[in-house]
Amino acid sequence: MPLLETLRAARHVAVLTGAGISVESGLSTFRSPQSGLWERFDAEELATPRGFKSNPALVWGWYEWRRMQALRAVPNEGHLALKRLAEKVPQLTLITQNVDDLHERAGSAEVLHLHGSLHQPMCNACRQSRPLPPGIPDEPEGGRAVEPPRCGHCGGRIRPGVVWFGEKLPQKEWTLAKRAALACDLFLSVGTSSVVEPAASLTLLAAQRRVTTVQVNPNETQAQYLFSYDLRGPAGVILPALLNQAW
Ligand code: BV8
Ligand code: ZN
Repeated sequence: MPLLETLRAARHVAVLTGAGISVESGLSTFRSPQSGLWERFDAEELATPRGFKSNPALVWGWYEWRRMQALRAVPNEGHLALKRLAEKVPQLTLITQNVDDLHERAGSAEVLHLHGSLHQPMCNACRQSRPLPPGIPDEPEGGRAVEPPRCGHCGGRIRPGVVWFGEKLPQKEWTLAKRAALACDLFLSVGTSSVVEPAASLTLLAAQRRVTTVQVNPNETQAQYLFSYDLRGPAGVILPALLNQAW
Protein backbone atom coordinates (compact mmCIF):
# COMPACT_ATOMS: atom_id res chain seq x y z
CA MET A 1 0.00 0.00 0.00
CA PRO A 2 1.75 3.18 -1.15
CA LEU A 3 0.22 4.98 1.86
CA LEU A 4 2.44 2.96 4.21
CA GLU A 5 5.55 3.95 2.26
CA THR A 6 4.42 7.59 2.23
CA LEU A 7 3.84 7.43 5.99
CA ARG A 8 7.26 5.89 6.64
CA ALA A 9 8.97 8.44 4.38
CA ALA A 10 6.99 11.43 5.73
CA ARG A 11 9.12 14.30 6.95
CA HIS A 12 6.32 16.43 8.42
CA VAL A 13 2.85 15.06 9.20
CA ALA A 14 0.05 17.54 9.97
CA VAL A 15 -2.94 16.08 11.82
CA LEU A 16 -6.35 17.74 12.24
CA THR A 17 -8.69 16.09 14.74
CA GLY A 18 -12.35 16.68 15.53
CA ALA A 19 -14.93 15.43 17.97
CA GLY A 20 -14.94 11.97 16.35
CA ILE A 21 -11.56 11.02 17.84
CA SER A 22 -13.06 11.33 21.32
CA VAL A 23 -16.14 9.20 20.57
CA GLU A 24 -14.42 5.97 21.67
CA SER A 25 -13.61 7.73 24.93
CA GLY A 26 -17.35 8.15 25.44
CA LEU A 27 -17.68 11.81 24.46
CA SER A 28 -20.46 12.65 22.03
CA THR A 29 -19.68 14.36 18.74
CA PHE A 30 -20.45 18.00 18.30
CA ARG A 31 -23.31 17.51 15.89
CA SER A 32 -24.98 14.57 17.60
CA PRO A 33 -28.26 15.53 19.30
CA GLN A 34 -27.79 17.03 22.74
CA SER A 35 -29.18 15.26 25.80
CA GLY A 36 -30.87 16.24 29.03
CA LEU A 37 -31.75 19.86 29.53
CA TRP A 38 -30.11 20.83 26.26
CA GLU A 39 -31.79 18.32 23.97
CA ARG A 40 -34.00 20.93 22.35
CA PHE A 41 -30.97 23.04 21.37
CA ASP A 42 -28.42 22.68 18.58
CA ALA A 43 -24.83 22.90 19.81
CA GLU A 44 -24.49 25.71 17.33
CA GLU A 45 -27.07 27.75 19.26
CA LEU A 46 -25.45 27.12 22.63
CA ALA A 47 -21.86 27.66 21.44
CA THR A 48 -22.38 31.36 20.67
CA PRO A 49 -21.90 34.67 22.54
CA ARG A 50 -25.62 35.34 21.97
CA GLY A 51 -26.54 32.01 23.55
CA PHE A 52 -24.46 32.78 26.60
CA LYS A 53 -25.80 36.35 26.83
CA SER A 54 -29.42 35.27 26.63
CA ASN A 55 -29.11 32.29 28.96
CA PRO A 56 -25.78 32.18 30.79
CA ALA A 57 -26.86 29.49 33.25
CA LEU A 58 -28.05 27.12 30.49
CA VAL A 59 -24.80 27.54 28.52
CA TRP A 60 -22.50 27.43 31.55
CA GLY A 61 -24.35 24.30 32.79
CA TRP A 62 -23.82 22.66 29.37
CA TYR A 63 -20.12 23.34 29.43
CA GLU A 64 -19.75 22.21 33.05
CA TRP A 65 -21.55 18.99 32.11
CA ARG A 66 -19.20 18.55 29.11
CA ARG A 67 -16.17 19.35 31.29
CA MET A 68 -17.26 16.71 33.78
CA GLN A 69 -17.72 14.21 30.92
CA ALA A 70 -14.24 15.07 29.60
CA LEU A 71 -12.64 14.70 33.05
CA ARG A 72 -14.28 11.29 33.43
CA ALA A 73 -13.15 10.14 29.96
CA VAL A 74 -9.80 8.53 29.24
CA PRO A 75 -7.76 8.80 26.03
CA ASN A 76 -8.52 5.98 23.57
CA GLU A 77 -6.36 4.00 21.11
CA GLY A 78 -6.79 6.77 18.54
CA HIS A 79 -5.27 9.43 20.81
CA LEU A 80 -2.49 7.04 21.81
CA ALA A 81 -1.70 6.13 18.18
CA LEU A 82 -1.20 9.82 17.32
CA LYS A 83 1.21 10.12 20.24
CA ARG A 84 3.12 7.09 18.89
CA LEU A 85 3.09 8.51 15.35
CA ALA A 86 4.83 11.64 16.67
CA GLU A 87 7.67 9.36 17.84
CA LYS A 88 7.98 7.72 14.41
CA VAL A 89 8.18 10.75 12.09
CA PRO A 90 10.68 13.66 12.21
CA GLN A 91 7.94 16.26 12.73
CA LEU A 92 4.23 16.02 13.62
CA THR A 93 1.94 19.02 14.14
CA LEU A 94 -1.22 18.07 16.05
CA ILE A 95 -4.10 20.47 15.43
CA THR A 96 -7.42 19.89 17.19
CA GLN A 97 -10.88 21.43 17.07
CA ASN A 98 -11.68 19.64 20.31
CA VAL A 99 -11.95 21.41 23.64
CA ASP A 100 -11.22 18.30 25.72
CA ASP A 101 -7.66 17.53 26.88
CA LEU A 102 -7.53 13.88 25.81
CA HIS A 103 -4.63 14.45 23.39
CA GLU A 104 -2.57 15.95 26.21
CA ARG A 105 -3.54 13.14 28.56
CA ALA A 106 -2.48 10.62 25.88
CA GLY A 107 0.97 12.23 26.04
CA SER A 108 0.85 14.43 22.93
CA ALA A 109 2.85 17.64 23.30
CA GLU A 110 2.20 21.09 21.84
CA VAL A 111 -1.40 20.42 20.86
CA LEU A 112 -2.78 23.33 18.84
CA HIS A 113 -6.33 23.99 20.13
CA LEU A 114 -8.04 26.01 17.39
CA HIS A 115 -11.27 26.25 19.39
CA GLY A 116 -9.93 26.67 22.92
CA SER A 117 -10.39 24.41 25.92
CA LEU A 118 -13.03 23.40 28.46
CA HIS A 119 -10.35 23.70 31.11
CA GLN A 120 -9.44 27.38 30.77
CA PRO A 121 -12.50 29.49 31.59
CA MET A 122 -12.14 33.26 31.61
CA CYS A 123 -14.09 36.39 32.46
CA ASN A 124 -16.56 37.42 29.73
CA ALA A 125 -15.84 41.07 30.52
CA CYS A 126 -12.14 41.51 31.33
CA ARG A 127 -10.90 38.19 29.79
CA GLN A 128 -8.94 37.40 32.95
CA SER A 129 -8.49 33.62 33.18
CA ARG A 130 -10.28 31.93 36.05
CA PRO A 131 -8.90 28.70 37.55
CA LEU A 132 -11.58 26.09 38.20
CA PRO A 133 -11.82 24.19 41.48
CA PRO A 134 -9.79 20.94 41.25
CA GLY A 135 -11.54 17.62 40.72
CA ILE A 136 -14.64 16.67 38.80
CA PRO A 137 -17.69 18.89 39.18
CA ASP A 138 -20.66 17.06 40.68
CA GLU A 139 -22.92 15.66 38.01
CA PRO A 140 -25.70 18.11 37.25
CA GLU A 141 -28.35 15.32 37.16
CA GLY A 142 -29.28 14.88 33.48
CA GLY A 143 -27.83 18.30 33.15
CA ARG A 144 -29.16 21.46 34.75
CA ALA A 145 -28.69 25.17 34.36
CA VAL A 146 -25.83 26.41 36.54
CA GLU A 147 -25.22 30.09 37.20
CA PRO A 148 -21.68 30.94 35.99
CA PRO A 149 -19.33 32.19 38.74
CA ARG A 150 -18.37 35.87 38.88
CA CYS A 151 -14.94 37.30 38.11
CA GLY A 152 -13.01 38.21 41.29
CA HIS A 153 -11.39 41.06 39.37
CA CYS A 154 -14.33 42.91 37.78
CA GLY A 155 -17.47 41.04 38.76
CA GLY A 156 -18.16 39.97 35.15
CA ARG A 157 -19.54 36.53 34.34
CA ILE A 158 -17.06 33.71 33.89
CA ARG A 159 -17.43 31.98 30.48
CA PRO A 160 -15.90 28.80 28.99
CA GLY A 161 -12.46 29.39 27.42
CA VAL A 162 -13.65 28.14 24.04
CA VAL A 163 -14.03 29.85 20.64
CA TRP A 164 -17.74 30.29 19.95
CA PHE A 165 -19.33 30.65 16.52
CA GLY A 166 -18.75 34.18 15.29
CA GLU A 167 -15.57 34.50 17.38
CA LYS A 168 -12.03 34.66 16.05
CA LEU A 169 -9.68 31.73 16.42
CA PRO A 170 -6.60 32.25 18.62
CA GLN A 171 -4.02 34.00 16.44
CA LYS A 172 -0.96 31.92 17.40
CA GLU A 173 -2.62 28.50 17.06
CA TRP A 174 -4.28 29.43 13.77
CA THR A 175 -1.02 30.78 12.29
CA LEU A 176 0.89 27.63 13.31
CA ALA A 177 -1.87 25.39 11.96
CA LYS A 178 -1.87 27.11 8.55
CA ARG A 179 1.94 26.96 8.48
CA ALA A 180 1.79 23.19 9.09
CA ALA A 181 -0.83 22.65 6.36
CA LEU A 182 1.45 24.57 3.97
CA ALA A 183 4.65 22.76 4.99
CA CYS A 184 3.57 19.16 5.61
CA ASP A 185 4.10 16.28 3.20
CA LEU A 186 1.22 14.27 4.63
CA PHE A 187 -2.08 15.65 6.01
CA LEU A 188 -4.22 13.42 8.23
CA SER A 189 -7.81 14.41 9.09
CA VAL A 190 -9.33 12.35 11.91
CA GLY A 191 -12.89 12.42 13.23
CA THR A 192 -14.15 15.66 11.77
CA SER A 193 -17.14 16.35 9.56
CA SER A 194 -15.09 19.15 7.93
CA VAL A 195 -18.07 21.49 8.33
CA VAL A 196 -16.61 24.18 10.57
CA GLU A 197 -14.53 26.99 9.07
CA PRO A 198 -11.85 28.12 9.00
CA ALA A 199 -10.51 24.83 10.48
CA ALA A 200 -11.82 22.77 7.56
CA SER A 201 -9.88 24.95 5.09
CA LEU A 202 -6.61 23.42 6.37
CA THR A 203 -7.40 20.26 4.39
CA LEU A 204 -7.90 22.33 1.25
CA LEU A 205 -4.54 24.09 1.81
CA ALA A 206 -2.80 20.70 1.90
CA ALA A 207 -4.80 19.19 -0.97
CA GLN A 208 -4.00 22.18 -3.22
CA ARG A 209 -0.29 21.41 -2.74
CA ARG A 210 -0.90 17.87 -3.97
CA VAL A 211 0.50 16.32 -0.80
CA THR A 212 -0.99 13.02 0.36
CA THR A 213 -4.18 13.65 2.33
CA VAL A 214 -5.81 10.95 4.45
CA GLN A 215 -9.25 10.93 6.09
CA VAL A 216 -10.10 8.65 9.02
CA ASN A 217 -13.84 8.60 9.62
CA PRO A 218 -16.54 5.88 9.75
CA ASN A 219 -18.72 8.11 7.56
CA GLU A 220 -18.42 10.13 4.38
CA THR A 221 -17.85 13.86 4.88
CA GLN A 222 -18.39 16.92 2.72
CA ALA A 223 -14.62 17.15 2.19
CA GLN A 224 -14.45 13.64 0.69
CA TYR A 225 -13.17 14.92 -2.65
CA LEU A 226 -10.04 16.40 -1.04
CA PHE A 227 -8.59 13.10 0.17
CA SER A 228 -6.07 10.79 -1.50
CA TYR A 229 -7.09 8.04 0.95
CA ASP A 230 -10.40 7.59 2.75
CA LEU A 231 -9.95 5.10 5.61
CA ARG A 232 -13.47 4.22 6.72
CA GLY A 233 -13.75 3.26 10.34
CA PRO A 234 -13.34 4.42 13.92
CA ALA A 235 -10.11 6.26 14.76
CA GLY A 236 -9.42 3.88 17.65
CA VAL A 237 -9.21 0.97 15.18
CA ILE A 238 -7.84 2.56 12.00
CA LEU A 239 -4.96 4.58 13.51
CA PRO A 240 -3.35 1.76 15.55
CA ALA A 241 -3.72 -0.58 12.55
CA LEU A 242 -2.05 1.99 10.27
CA LEU A 243 0.91 2.36 12.63
CA ASN A 244 1.22 -1.41 13.17
CA GLN A 245 1.31 -2.00 9.41
CA ALA A 246 3.76 0.83 8.71
CA TRP A 247 6.22 0.08 11.50
C1 BV8 B 1 -15.16 32.66 12.64
C2 BV8 B 1 -15.82 25.29 20.38
C3 BV8 B 1 -15.14 34.93 12.02
C4 BV8 B 1 -17.03 25.37 21.21
C5 BV8 B 1 -16.45 25.24 18.02
C6 BV8 B 1 -17.37 29.93 5.98
C7 BV8 B 1 -18.46 29.25 5.49
C8 BV8 B 1 -19.55 28.95 6.31
C9 BV8 B 1 -19.57 29.36 7.65
C10 BV8 B 1 -18.48 30.03 8.11
C11 BV8 B 1 -17.39 30.33 7.31
N1 BV8 B 1 -16.48 31.00 8.05
C12 BV8 B 1 -16.96 31.17 9.29
C13 BV8 B 1 -18.18 30.58 9.36
C14 BV8 B 1 -19.06 30.53 10.53
C15 BV8 B 1 -18.68 29.41 11.47
C16 BV8 B 1 -18.86 28.06 10.84
O1 BV8 B 1 -17.91 27.43 10.41
N2 BV8 B 1 -20.08 27.58 10.87
C17 BV8 B 1 -20.36 26.24 10.39
C18 BV8 B 1 -21.47 25.64 11.24
C19 BV8 B 1 -20.71 26.31 8.93
N3 BV8 B 1 -17.32 29.56 11.93
C20 BV8 B 1 -17.07 30.38 12.96
O2 BV8 B 1 -17.92 31.07 13.49
C21 BV8 B 1 -15.63 30.46 13.45
N4 BV8 B 1 -15.31 31.84 13.67
O3 BV8 B 1 -15.11 32.31 11.52
O4 BV8 B 1 -15.11 33.97 13.05
C22 BV8 B 1 -14.54 36.15 12.55
C23 BV8 B 1 -13.43 36.67 11.89
C24 BV8 B 1 -12.89 37.84 12.35
C25 BV8 B 1 -13.42 38.46 13.49
C26 BV8 B 1 -14.50 37.90 14.17
C27 BV8 B 1 -15.07 36.73 13.70
C28 BV8 B 1 -15.47 29.78 14.81
C29 BV8 B 1 -15.69 28.31 14.69
C30 BV8 B 1 -15.42 27.63 16.04
C31 BV8 B 1 -16.72 27.31 16.72
N5 BV8 B 1 -16.46 26.54 17.95
N6 BV8 B 1 -16.15 24.59 19.14
C32 BV8 B 1 -17.48 24.03 21.68
O5 BV8 B 1 -16.83 23.00 21.41
O6 BV8 B 1 -18.52 24.02 22.37
S1 BV8 B 1 -16.78 24.34 16.64
C33 BV8 B 1 -17.24 22.75 16.98
O7 BV8 B 1 -17.31 22.12 15.70
C34 BV8 B 1 -16.29 21.90 17.78
O8 BV8 B 1 -15.03 22.50 18.01
C35 BV8 B 1 -16.08 20.72 16.86
O9 BV8 B 1 -14.89 20.08 17.07
C36 BV8 B 1 -16.09 21.44 15.57
C37 BV8 B 1 -16.08 20.68 14.31
O10 BV8 B 1 -17.01 19.66 14.46
P1 BV8 B 1 -16.40 18.18 14.38
O11 BV8 B 1 -15.25 18.10 15.34
O12 BV8 B 1 -16.13 17.86 12.98
O13 BV8 B 1 -17.54 17.33 15.00
P2 BV8 B 1 -18.85 16.81 14.23
O14 BV8 B 1 -19.80 16.36 15.27
O15 BV8 B 1 -19.28 17.83 13.21
O16 BV8 B 1 -18.31 15.56 13.40
C38 BV8 B 1 -17.76 14.44 14.08
C39 BV8 B 1 -17.21 13.52 13.03
O17 BV8 B 1 -16.64 12.40 13.68
C40 BV8 B 1 -18.26 12.99 12.06
O18 BV8 B 1 -17.79 13.14 10.74
C41 BV8 B 1 -18.36 11.50 12.43
O19 BV8 B 1 -18.60 10.71 11.30
C42 BV8 B 1 -16.98 11.24 12.96
N7 BV8 B 1 -16.87 10.11 13.88
C43 BV8 B 1 -17.83 9.58 14.68
N8 BV8 B 1 -17.29 8.54 15.39
C44 BV8 B 1 -15.97 8.47 15.04
C45 BV8 B 1 -15.70 9.45 14.09
N9 BV8 B 1 -14.49 9.62 13.54
C46 BV8 B 1 -13.51 8.79 13.94
N10 BV8 B 1 -13.68 7.82 14.86
C47 BV8 B 1 -14.89 7.62 15.43
N11 BV8 B 1 -15.06 6.64 16.34
ZN1 ZN C 1 -13.40 40.17 34.89
